[in-house]
Amino acid sequence: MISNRTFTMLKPDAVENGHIGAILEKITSAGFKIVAMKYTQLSRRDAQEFYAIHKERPFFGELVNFMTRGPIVSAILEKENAVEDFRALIGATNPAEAAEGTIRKLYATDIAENAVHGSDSDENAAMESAFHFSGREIY
Ligand code: IDP
Repeated sequence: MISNRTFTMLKPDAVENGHIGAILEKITSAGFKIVAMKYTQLSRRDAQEFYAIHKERPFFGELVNFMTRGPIVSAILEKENAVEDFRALIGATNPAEAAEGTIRKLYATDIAENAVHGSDSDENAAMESAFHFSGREIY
């Protein structure tokens, strides 16, 4: 089954650098519909839980510090083949390796501060959406 929803965050670097509007424009122009969205700040506990899969990685502490240092925009996006198409739109984790025109190529700083998150599977999209939004916040 092809899922039609994915989860994203515009990370603290994107917010600090004034890129919220430009990134949302890229997302909606690519055909994604916003079905939930909030401006919020992750607690350390939130970030540790959200990125628990990376807790043994050497960059885990740096990642938690980064993701909690300022506000983010989190959203659920709807489009046919959402997970795969959104990963293509944001580009590789490391902006130096991201394709031209992708959000990370345009707006990321480096592999750590890479502007946006995009779920990497339908299962994670559902889990991450439920972590950030209640059913009543999805339209
Ligand atoms: P993804 O966000 O493209 O799915 P993941 O490998 O799941 O990439 O890594 C999650 C996040 O952790 C990245 O988006 C980035 O912010 C951070 N990260 C990944 N690799 C590194 C690294 O080598 N150094 C510092 N931060 C990293």
